[in-house]
Amino acid sequence: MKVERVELVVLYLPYVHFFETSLGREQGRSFIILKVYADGLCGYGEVVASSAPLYSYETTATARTILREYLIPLVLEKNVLSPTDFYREVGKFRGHPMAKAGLELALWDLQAKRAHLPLWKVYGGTKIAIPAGVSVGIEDTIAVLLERIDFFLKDGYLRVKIKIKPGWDVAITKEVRRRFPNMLLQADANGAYSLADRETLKKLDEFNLLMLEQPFPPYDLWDHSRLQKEIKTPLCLDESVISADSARQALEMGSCRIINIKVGRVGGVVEARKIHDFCRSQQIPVWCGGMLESGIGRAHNLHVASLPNFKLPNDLSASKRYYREDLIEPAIELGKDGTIRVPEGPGIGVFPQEDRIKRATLLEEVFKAASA
Ligand code: OSB
Ligand code: MG
Repeated sequence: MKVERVELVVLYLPYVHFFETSLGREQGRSFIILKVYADGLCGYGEVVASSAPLYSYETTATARTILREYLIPLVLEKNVLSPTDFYREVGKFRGHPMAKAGLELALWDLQAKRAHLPLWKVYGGTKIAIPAGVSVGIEDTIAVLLERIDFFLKDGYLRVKIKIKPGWDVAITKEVRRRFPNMLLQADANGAYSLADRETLKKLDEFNLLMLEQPFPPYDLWDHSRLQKEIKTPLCLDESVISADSARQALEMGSCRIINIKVGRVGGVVEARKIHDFCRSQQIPVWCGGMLESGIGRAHNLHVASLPNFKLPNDLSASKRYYREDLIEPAIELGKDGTIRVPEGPGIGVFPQEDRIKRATLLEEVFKAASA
């Protein structure tokens, strides 16, 4: 297989409803779509970095630079088209996992399309109905939050995640639990607390949470292990787990009992599967996190979440929960049983709509091999 060209598109899509976390409120999302063309096929990947370095240090601008200067040349000039070869080659570059993951995903899609197989089969997935949860942001009032949760539960979501931050935590969680005594509920702080807040966080033990996600900043494995010793609620790490080694270290230290896997955060599917397999060997359940991806990134996530140790409901919701007009056909929909079907066609199994990509495009670059 010989690569013909790589296209990098920076897009902006407005959300149906703003999304607020402890990091701030956003009305929409900038991100990158990568297209790798070879053998008359096109592989699609999504880079989940957004415009500001809030969730992590990467941004659309840093990812674009790393892609242009280092990663795309590997594919074009060295013709590195196998995703596992790509993973090995980019290992020498430090950091920038989202940039790496976006291109690796495009190569996975291309490889699966060449083999006429859906990605989940290439990965060794075992289920085609993925339990869907919904992540509900911080609202102006508790009344609005409760109304939104009610709406999503009526839609059929199996689990709700609320976002917390200092000042929007114990009282909010208490109200949500009182109104919905039986639903699966978890809370995500995106690193907004420190060990000095332990007394506040311990109060969350009363509300029968499925887990508390990332109370402390990303680098803080040790303090997570201290908190986990003091609370009953299982801690789940998101931002802190950046590789299979960091997952092992977190589990050895007792920093968490559950791990959230995001392909972008860990630098691709090869690394994500290492984390998955290691957690499976330790009987630690994982679930698939989300970065409010377009349908392209979300279809990729569905295939990954098909692996056997994805044991808890995922942050994988229907297209209409995020965007008025998603980039793909068919749209991702929630089934009556609260699951989402993994697409069946080759590769990602959904069809990116070029006209919609064009409408959302801020900037586009085409890269070709010097010889082409
Ligand atoms: O912490 O899981 C997170 C979105 C952006 C940044 C961080 C997070 C999130 C979400 C969105 O919770 C979940 C989704 O994509 O449905
Ligand atoms: Mg999170």
